Amino acid sequence: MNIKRILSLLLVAFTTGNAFAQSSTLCDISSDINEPMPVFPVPTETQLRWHDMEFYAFMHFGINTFTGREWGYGDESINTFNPTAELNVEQWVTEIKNIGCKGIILTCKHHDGFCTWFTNTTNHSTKNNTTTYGHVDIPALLSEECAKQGLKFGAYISPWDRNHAEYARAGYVETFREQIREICTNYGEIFEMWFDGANGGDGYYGGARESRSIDAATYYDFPNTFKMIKELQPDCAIWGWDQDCHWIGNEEGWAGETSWSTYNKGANGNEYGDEDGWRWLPGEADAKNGPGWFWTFSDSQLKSAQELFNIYMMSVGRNANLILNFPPNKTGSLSATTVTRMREFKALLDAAFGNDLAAGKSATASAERSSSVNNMYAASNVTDGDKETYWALEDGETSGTIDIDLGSSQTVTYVRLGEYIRKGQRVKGFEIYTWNGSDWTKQSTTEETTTIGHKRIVKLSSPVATQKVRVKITDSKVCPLISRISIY
Ligand code: FUL
Repeated sequence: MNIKRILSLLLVAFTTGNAFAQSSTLCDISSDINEPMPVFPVPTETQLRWHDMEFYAFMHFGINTFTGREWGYGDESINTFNPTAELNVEQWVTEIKNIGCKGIILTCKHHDGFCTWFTNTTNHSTKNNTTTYGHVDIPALLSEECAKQGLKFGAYISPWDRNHAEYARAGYVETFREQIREICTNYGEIFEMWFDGANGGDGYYGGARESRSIDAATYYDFPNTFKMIKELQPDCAIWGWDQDCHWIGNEEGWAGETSWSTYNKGANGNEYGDEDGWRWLPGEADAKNGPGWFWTFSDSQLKSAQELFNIYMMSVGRNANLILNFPPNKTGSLSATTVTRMREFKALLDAAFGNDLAAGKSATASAERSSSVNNMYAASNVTDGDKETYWALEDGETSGTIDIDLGSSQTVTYVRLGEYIRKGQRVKGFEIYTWNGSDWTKQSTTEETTTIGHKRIVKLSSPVATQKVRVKITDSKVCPLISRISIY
């Protein structure tokens, strides 16, 4: 903030004696004296960037791909990892990017303890693999390809290690932390790290072949590890463990129709969030494209494109991020049928959301918050394509309408909404209306219309031909701030 700006804000605060202005001076760069106050809790900058990631891929690939087991015991020989051809990471990234994913999270180590990078922490890694195509540092290959194609890279490193002799003892905790340090240091920017909740039980453990249990809350010394991650990767979001986002609570890829980014619960998942949650901890929905996380199944078991589309609607469409798994097979590629499904899924997304009928169209509202600067809270902000601008009502006003004129009659099926979440999640209820030439008709939707948050997509029960669409905010914690309305 430059000196002129600080002086002008101080002047505003001084002349008005206004608490809002004083608060603006401290926490915001807007110079409007009527700027809406945040409703707490609010997201961090890391969480805001994470919300914008919206949709990314999971890739489970490792020893299990070759044994057909979902959870390796930890006694697999290093050369069990034996791709029949060179890893086709270019294909992985190309196809994943094509469906609109903004990043990929790779299982660098699963519960079997096999590291798919050239680690110095254990011999149990691809570094010591002597097969034709298995001596590969997969995070290196994948992170480079992601950077080349403009995707973000993330890492899954299982805390539970069924191979390591020292697991459940002090010695392993340092090894595990060192593994994380290697990943955070040698592979460029990491946008998200996943530390799975499956912990302890039977395993190989260096030959002991026994059951070992730990207290996950204390054993890993996560507070110090998370501190290290934030030092090495300041923008990295940490999944779970009450850090930057929470597990949605199921592995079927659905969030609640009512979905708050505010949260009270502990490490266990929750599809709905908590309306009065004391911290910002948004949901991430994980889902598979077939029955297993690893390629332990066959093409005939892959989910249909429509099933993938439904998952997208129930997660991204309900204020959650979606991490959708696409496992490569033993050849080191995504199977031809996997790719076909992905492209069919993309065609469904394009058919539904390829053309925003509201983009740049005129919007008028029942009321607009006053501002000292250029109609800062105008209705037109919802169709300007800028997520940093928003329509707002005055303090104390928790309901109102905003109408979009599409210019000519169009067939409307979906309405997409977004709140300006930098100042908290507010809306508790809304309704959709269409104009029939003389009256507004309330439309029924396929699901309840309560929360909005970062992104909400609702489908009309049946498509309607109309020139104008009205969004009515019926209830909100405090005055609503709407940054986006799209109509498809
Ligand atoms: C689970 C793991 O146990 C699965 O194998 C998989 O990695 C999934 C994403 O998380 O808890």
